[in-house]
Amino acid sequence: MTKTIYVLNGPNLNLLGQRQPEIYGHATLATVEENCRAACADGFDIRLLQSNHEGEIIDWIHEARHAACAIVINPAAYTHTSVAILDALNAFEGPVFEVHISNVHKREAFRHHSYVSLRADGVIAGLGIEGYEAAVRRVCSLLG
Ligand code: CA2
Repeated sequence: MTKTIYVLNGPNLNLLGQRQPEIYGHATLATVEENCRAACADGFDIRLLQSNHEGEIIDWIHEARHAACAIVINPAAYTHTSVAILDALNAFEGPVFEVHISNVHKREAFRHHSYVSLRADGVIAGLGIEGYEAAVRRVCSLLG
């Protein structure tokens, strides 16, 4: 079995560390990647990807069906809008963890609903970028 964990990131997360540090912190996605790799148990690895395009994220979820043992996903704004990403995740058989850097429940009402949560095996919000590492650790303990 492949032991690659896909860590997928949605729109605008390429700006992590460059704007709105009061909400999203100072770390960049490169740091998220480094920390997730360090959080992997022996034999596991991560593939971190980011896109501003819904279809590209869906293509990566399809690819994950054969190339990944689990998906950690921060769908960003698509969390709250995308039935298409939910449908793609429903076609993936392994564990799925949804991560939000900020505590979406403390923010605007439109951020309180997540389509992806209908599929996610766990949801982490408000731990900053440490939420990604927590999700990777959970995957390794579930599948290790
Ligand atoms: O808290 C999260 O991780 C979110 O998924 C981030 C999304 C937001 O739409 C969700 O409601 C919650 C926004 C990502 C935007 O990322 C930026 C990062 C730095 C600067 C500007 C945007």
